[in-house]
Amino acid sequence: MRLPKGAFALAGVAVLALSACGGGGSSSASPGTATLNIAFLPKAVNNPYFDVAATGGQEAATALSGQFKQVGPSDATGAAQIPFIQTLTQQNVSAIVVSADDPNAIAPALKQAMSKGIKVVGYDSSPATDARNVFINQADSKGIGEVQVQMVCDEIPGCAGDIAILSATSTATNQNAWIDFMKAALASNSKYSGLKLVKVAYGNDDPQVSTTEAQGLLQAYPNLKGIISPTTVGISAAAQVLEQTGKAGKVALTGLGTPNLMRKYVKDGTCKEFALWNVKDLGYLAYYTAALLVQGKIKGTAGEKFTAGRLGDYTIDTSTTVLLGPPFVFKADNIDQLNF
Ligand code: RAM
Repeated sequence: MRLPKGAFALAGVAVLALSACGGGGSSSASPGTATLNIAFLPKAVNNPYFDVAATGGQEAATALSGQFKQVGPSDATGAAQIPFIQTLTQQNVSAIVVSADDPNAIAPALKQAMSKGIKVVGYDSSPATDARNVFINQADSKGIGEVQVQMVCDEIPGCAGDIAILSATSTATNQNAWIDFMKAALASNSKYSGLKLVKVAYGNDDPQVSTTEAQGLLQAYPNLKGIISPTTVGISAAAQVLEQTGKAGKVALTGLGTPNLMRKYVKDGTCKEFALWNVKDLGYLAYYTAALLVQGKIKGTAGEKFTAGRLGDYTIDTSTTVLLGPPFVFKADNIDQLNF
């Protein structure tokens, strides 16, 4: 059986049955000769998640004989990303691949870059739609939101009680979209009628702030039955807090994490399951798409099809988004097969 795009070539990794468009015919775009000087601008450079994505960007750069660099702030804020966009614009890079800390705050700087002919590709967290050419979405946003509600329901006895969300920044495009889909699932699906969302807290994708916020949730809501943390930084901080406060196994924890940060907590039962996608492939696809834009092989319009090297064929959808593939659920029985 052929693996879905962006899948992990491993046995026992659950591929969620979520919509994954793309595929179909392709206008096979082989690499051209335009200079590929492509820069990645993550939410923050001290977040290991983005280092994994950068390995995929570097791999695509090598495959296409292009240049790759990664720059970015240590604070995950839109204000901190703006000077990096301005500097990359002055340097006249051929493309900026950006994960937006704040879709609107960075839009004017990105539009300025685009007006100079620089291609802008969003990955992970989209800038405002008119401030990028294409967005590479890691997985269907509705599916990412809903799987987290399903997991917390599965982990709370009787699927009933107070739950909280420990998110990243309050302005993050990706987390806010997922949280909206979580709220919709909680409100509309009768199987979740026993769950009550009492608070959305923001740890700002900062380990210390996430720790403080997780502690605050436990203090403010002594009957808390579960925490969903849709950020790799938040979920690992929350796991540590649950262990240190003796609440591991009593307050369910799930969300989005990396196997390496969560391995210990899955093995000791603090977090029985969490989800994520193939982060390296996200970086690969983002670089590859940026390269094809720079080379004029695609324009970034809805309906265009292209081939992204080893990942195969993709289609730009009506919201000028490209979907990487389905997310995966990590549990004790598969976590040792993954190393990132
Ligand atoms: C953090 C960041 C990133 C998000 C992952 C799941 O690393 O907030 O944007 O996609 O978590």
